[in-house]
Amino acid sequence: MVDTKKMKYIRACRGDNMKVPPVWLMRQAGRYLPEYRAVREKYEFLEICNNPELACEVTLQPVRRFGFDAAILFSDILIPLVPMGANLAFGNGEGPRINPPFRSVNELEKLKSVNPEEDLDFVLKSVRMVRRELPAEVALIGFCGAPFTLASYMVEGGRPNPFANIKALMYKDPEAFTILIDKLKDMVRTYLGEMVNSGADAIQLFDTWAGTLHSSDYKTYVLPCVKEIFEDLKDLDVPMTYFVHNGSHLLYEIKETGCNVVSLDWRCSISEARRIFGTEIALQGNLDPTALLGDEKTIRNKVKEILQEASGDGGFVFNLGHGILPVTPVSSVEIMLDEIRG
Ligand code: 1CP
Repeated sequence: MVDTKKMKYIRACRGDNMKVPPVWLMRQAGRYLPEYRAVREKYEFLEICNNPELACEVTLQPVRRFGFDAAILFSDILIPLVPMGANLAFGNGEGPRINPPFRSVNELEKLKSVNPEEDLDFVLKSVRMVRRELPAEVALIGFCGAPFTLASYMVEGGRPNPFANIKALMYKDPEAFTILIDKLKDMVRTYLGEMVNSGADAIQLFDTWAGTLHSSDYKTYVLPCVKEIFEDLKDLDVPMTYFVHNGSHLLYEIKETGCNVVSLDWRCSISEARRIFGTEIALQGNLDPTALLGDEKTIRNKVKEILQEASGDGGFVFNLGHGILPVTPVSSVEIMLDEIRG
């Protein structure tokens, strides 16, 4: 039986401020690891996501190598869009593609509701396998994309740039926008709930693109549905983390979502965040991923600064302020960990 009270990561999410904080990295299973690249030489990205044995293996790789305090399930935020009806592909190096994109009420009404136990059984199987294999003191994080971020990919048909289509839909066609957000909200809460039922010890909601919104738009178009998701999942009693990339201007709104942990973008000041969130909400973050491309002295200094700023009251989990870059030297991660753990 897993006892979450013994997990440093869970204790920090619940409010403990430890001298040596727990640490994991967003995108910790990925191309900066030679053992991941070896698997990728044989299998496509989606093949790994769809195969529990492979997904389990790459989830465990960074935990084995670095002894991270948490594992995050290897999958992608776009995977649950497939059973909803999206035609998803990952071209080599060009990021995700959804073709055709979804832009009209007619197309959006056809989106199917998802039953994770049937449609995403391979993900839940991966969760169960990883939980079985992980050391008892290492937490397993299940995750999902938040509705606005997923909607951005669906409406843009891929990496949202410059957000013209999703924002046009939001401003011009509230009926279509609401259909899409509501369907995604239903998927997100059932999917995250099933991940927890299958063995995830905590969850993280990725709202990567909500940071492109003005705070008043965030309040109108995003906050209500994120709040509803966390409200619905509260009774599962697992830590719920919320990440908004480039979201320093949204901290007051993020405080209202009902999350237990805020994953801070690397531009955000930890002391400013602590002042706003108090000690009721734990903080996670927020080393600039490009700091790991620097020399040893720079890495150590930047890690020290974060540790100092985060010390005191209130839970703290060390992480990056966005995903680790594929060009990151493994030795930089080792230096970072040595500075944290001493
Ligand atoms: O090997 C490869 O070529 C695939 C690269 C890759 C990986 C390793 C993609 C494609 N997704 C992932 C895994 C992934 N994605 C995880 C797994 C666990 C881990 O963290 O180790 C997670 C949590 C994600 C989440 C994700 N995917 C987000 C949210 C977080 C963030 O980075 O902002 C987003 C926006 C995506 C979309 C996505 N998937 C993959 C890429 C290259 C992208 C980004 C494309 C873009 O810039 O829009």
